[in-house]
Amino acid sequence: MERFGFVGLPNAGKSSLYNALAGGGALAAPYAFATTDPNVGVARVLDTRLDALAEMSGSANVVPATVQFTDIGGLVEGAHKGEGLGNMFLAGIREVDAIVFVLRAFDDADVPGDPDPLEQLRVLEIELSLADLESAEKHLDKQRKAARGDASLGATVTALEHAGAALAEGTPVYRSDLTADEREALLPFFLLTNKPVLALVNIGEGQLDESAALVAPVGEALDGAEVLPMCVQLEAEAALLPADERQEMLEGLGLGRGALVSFVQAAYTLMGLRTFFTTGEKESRAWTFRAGATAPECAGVIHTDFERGFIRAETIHVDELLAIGSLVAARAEGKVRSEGKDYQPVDGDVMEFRFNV
Ligand SMILES: Nc1nc2c(ncn2[C@@H]2O[C@H](COP(=O)(O)OP(=O)(O)O)[C@@H](O)[C@H]2O)c(=O)[nH]1
Ligand SMILES: [Mg+2]
Repeated sequence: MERFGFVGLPNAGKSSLYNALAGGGALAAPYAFATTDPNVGVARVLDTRLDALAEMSGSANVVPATVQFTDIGGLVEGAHKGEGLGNMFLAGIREVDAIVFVLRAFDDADVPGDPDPLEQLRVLEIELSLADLESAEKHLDKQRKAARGDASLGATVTALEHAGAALAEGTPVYRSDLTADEREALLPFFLLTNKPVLALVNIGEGQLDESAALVAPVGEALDGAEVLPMCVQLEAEAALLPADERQEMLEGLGLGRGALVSFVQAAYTLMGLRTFFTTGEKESRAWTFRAGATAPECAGVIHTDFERGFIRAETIHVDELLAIGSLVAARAEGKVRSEGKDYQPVDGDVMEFRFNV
């Protein structure tokens, strides 16, 4: 299962965010697997489309998609040299599929630390880039030697050189000018900054009105990466309430369904994850696939037999299906397409697989 990890300076609100997700009745998923790491949680990806499908089909069971999240712990200046828990911390980042920077904007005299999101981002990026620079140089050395006997490694060497030049200037790979091909060539080296990033600006209760202004410069510094404002403390308090009271509190604050829900959705999408649905009386379910997967690969998410014996996928987009109101009516109108093995499903496809094993 894909995992995103919280990275930030001490007292930015990472553990509070973890607790808000892990303790939230709406978002925390029951453990469907055994994990030995107490810092790994599972969050449901709430999706109103799934609820609507379940209602349409009168489903007895509703199963949302899930993702893992982890609190990697505090990074301090010098982590790349092993300061603090530096090495453990960097190892923690290597294991995640996407990085969520938790940047503090809230001011609280009782909580040490600087509420300057841009300065925190600067420190974090330097530490990660320096750690990457060291591994890029190490790998470059080896790859250059290997390339003498194997011309096919030329592109890898070029990518490492290019990454090294960016990192030496303090530019993380995720906002460098490396091409998509170069970034792919670097995947075997597990660089920290060759992962997708998202930032969360932890704002104080009194800053709800200024959230757009607090977020904008961070988005710019991250070269267009998604940045979300969240009052982690309020969300954590709301997460502990029963569903109806939670909704009342969040709506009373003008926070709608709350920022946690959109945050989990953003992290899910950032990791390249997409959803297809199955729906019926027994169950409506959201399944996760990687953007670009084919219909048989999606079928394989449900069962390997479905992939092996794939014949076709009866497909209709959830928006169209919900507008029509039932699968029976959609079929009668000829709106359910029969897709073959080359079809690449899009987010929101409702599918029924025909297979033969
Ligand atoms: N005033 C205020 N305090 C917060 C907020 N978020 C977290 N804190 C407090 O800041 C301290 C550090 O938070 P924590 O989640 O442990 O930070 P971490 O070091 O990044 O894990 C705790 O005392 C939290 O209660 C917030 O939005 N507003
Ligand atoms: Mg903590």
